[in-house]
Amino acid sequence: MKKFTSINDVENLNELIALSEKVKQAPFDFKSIGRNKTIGLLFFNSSLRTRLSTQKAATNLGMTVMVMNINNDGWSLELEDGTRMNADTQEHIKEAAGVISQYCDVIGVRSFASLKDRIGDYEDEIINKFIKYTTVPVISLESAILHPLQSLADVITINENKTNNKTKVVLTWAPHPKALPQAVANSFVEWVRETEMELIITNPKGFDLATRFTDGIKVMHDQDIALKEADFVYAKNWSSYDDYGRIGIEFDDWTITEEKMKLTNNGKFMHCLPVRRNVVVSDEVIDSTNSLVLEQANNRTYAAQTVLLKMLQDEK
Ligand code: SN0
Repeated sequence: MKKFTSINDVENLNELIALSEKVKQAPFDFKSIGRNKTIGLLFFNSSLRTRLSTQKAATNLGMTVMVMNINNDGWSLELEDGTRMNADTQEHIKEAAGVISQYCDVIGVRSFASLKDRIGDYEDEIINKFIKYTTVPVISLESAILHPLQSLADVITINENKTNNKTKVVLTWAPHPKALPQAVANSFVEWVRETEMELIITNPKGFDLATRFTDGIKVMHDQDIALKEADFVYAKNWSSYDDYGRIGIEFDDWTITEEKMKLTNNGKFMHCLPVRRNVVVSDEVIDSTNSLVLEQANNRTYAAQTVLLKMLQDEK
């Protein structure tokens, strides 16, 4: 695996899941593979799970980890080619990426969407420029449009918790006071559609995800109907793709409550975290025994470790 930015970088999802099971059973069995290898984790945005779980995953493989909040601590990066850099940007991404690839054997990058410029965001410029200008494998730690490490952890979690072969998964939009990226939702769709499971998306009108992710998938604008008989309810807010960046806080009846969960097939509740309690989901639901949020977060370590292991193995 030369890069890990989307499901398209995965040759065989079932094999990757099988490898993650091995990793989870015996996380310290691969300690020699990362010896004398360094991973650099570059954060343009906040992080809790991604930062700590990827650091832990790399350590489990014997790697050395360097972490940098590149926005606050680094020079301000120029992304455009051919610009005269006599204003605010101090270092071109070309040199930054070239330099970091000499220090690191793998680079992880987190760069959220601006939610102001849809075309720019959907070109996923920062991660793609890192890929262009580095000489080492790049892992997405959530790009402007995708969050593949989260999705791998989610698919692992669903696999561990499903009780029948006709599993119904519902991705539901939920309210939020701030404009959030579509990345987690886009990515979840990309991964779950590769499995045998039935996937339904539900969101208010005006909040459909980009058709390049949802083509061929059922999108329903009535949440109650969509939730019927769901085995897994994956809640996530995203701002509007059509009216790019618009917040839908007025749809406050989309909060996942006990009443909504009663419509499901004793459904499990999922969320990538961080979550706004009693806005996205009620306390009762997230604190119930059907909530998988901590299991998902735990699986972030094994998802990252599986991807890193695959990269290190392929390098050999
Ligand atoms: C990010 C997102 O993409 O939605 C990261 C999720 C893994 N979430 C947030 O930025 C939440 C921030 C907030 O204000 O609640």
